Amino acid sequence: MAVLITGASAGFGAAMCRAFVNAGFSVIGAARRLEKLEDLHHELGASFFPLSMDVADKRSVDVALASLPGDWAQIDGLINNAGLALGLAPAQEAEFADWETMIHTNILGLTYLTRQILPQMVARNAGYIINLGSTAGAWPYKGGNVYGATKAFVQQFSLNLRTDLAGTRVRVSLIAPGLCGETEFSNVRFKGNDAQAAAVYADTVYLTPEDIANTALWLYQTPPHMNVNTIEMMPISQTFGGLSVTHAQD
Ligand code: 8X3
Repeated sequence: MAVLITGASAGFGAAMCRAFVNAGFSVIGAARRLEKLEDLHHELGASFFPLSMDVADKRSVDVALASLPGDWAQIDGLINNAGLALGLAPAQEAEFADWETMIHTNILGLTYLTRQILPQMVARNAGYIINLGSTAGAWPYKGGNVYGATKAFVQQFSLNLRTDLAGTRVRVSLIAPGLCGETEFSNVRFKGNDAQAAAVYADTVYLTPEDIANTALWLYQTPPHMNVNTIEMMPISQTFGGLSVTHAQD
């Protein structure tokens, strides 16, 4: 009996591994960077199982899941957290390879895990899938193009899963966070340009990975008859831009 968390090597994923283990759950932390998972294993002990996996590679997902030993193979909770944003250029200038990477990880990766693990949950008539979306999936912003669209997929896929799971006790929730600091998110988006990444969070208030982890843990511990469909969360510094009209245009 375990909760499998993808993207476990850093950020939201590592924070969720800590929160769930500290709350008494057994956690499988999946990520590409095994050395980071080994550090978490050292920190969290026997309730943590490090699983090397590239979610964007279906074969890697299948091989990793098939390798789970004994009780670790029963996955009661799946937290699809792995995902990334690459670039903030307008669509007409964006690197197409960045779009492909985001689609592979944020969309295909999430579906590989879900399709593999869902049948065992349905067979036991118990289980919980928590998907990490983003405010970018619902609210457009400049340069958000494919990143936001991948998160819109995560949002609608989560809702559609619920309709397919009607009549079962398998639960599905979407957490859609806005601005969140203290992760690698912006360093990845800006490809290692730390100054550009830091500027996103300068002089503002942001959510932290612990905020997301505590939200996921709260969801997981809600009564089994209750399904929270969507949680959208922002720091108090963030709100909506509203519609805009461009003047002085031909
Ligand atoms: C992360 C939120 O606003 O940086 O998904 O895209 S945002």
